[in-house]
Amino acid sequence: MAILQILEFPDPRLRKVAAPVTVFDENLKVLIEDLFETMYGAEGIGLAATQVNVHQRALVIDVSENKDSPLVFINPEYEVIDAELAEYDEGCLSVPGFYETVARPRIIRVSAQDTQGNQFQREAGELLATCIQHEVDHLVGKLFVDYLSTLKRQRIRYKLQKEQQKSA
Ligand code: QAP
Ligand code: CO
Repeated sequence: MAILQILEFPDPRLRKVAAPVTVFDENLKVLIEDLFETMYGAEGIGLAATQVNVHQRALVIDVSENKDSPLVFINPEYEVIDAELAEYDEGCLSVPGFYETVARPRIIRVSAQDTQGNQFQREAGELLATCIQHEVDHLVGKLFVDYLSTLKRQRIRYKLQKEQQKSA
């Protein structure tokens, strides 16, 4: 297992569109293990492959209190079941230190595959619904800061770029 490097906004690689996973092999299992290790190591609740510069439709989530409910979604697609919006304070491991309120549909139904390639569906509400939508956005190059005003997004970009220059 390995902790992978997480790309940070405004890295242009976060804007790439991920390709569907077609091969369900050992490499995929290792990627998923590494995503979990990276996510748990950074105290995250969700991580998409795009964030570690792997441009395949795979993501992991664990929104449980005790960090004992790992969820894997390969080739996820969702439909909105209840379009009423729910607001959450969202953060992102690729936007460290910043949290902002985002409104998203409150209930969705996700179709995805597991690491073996088995198709499954599940309905999600509350934080899980928000987290799935946030992570699926990553797979099409979208970030939660895109839902904020231009001014807020530019401020976040400026501050993060300053941080990144310090550590480069
Ligand atoms: C997405 O984000 C999410 O800034 C997952 O310093 C978050 O795991 C969806 C994190 C909230 C819905 C609600 C962020 C850790 C983790 C930071 C995360 C930080 C340390 C973010
Ligand atoms: Co994120």
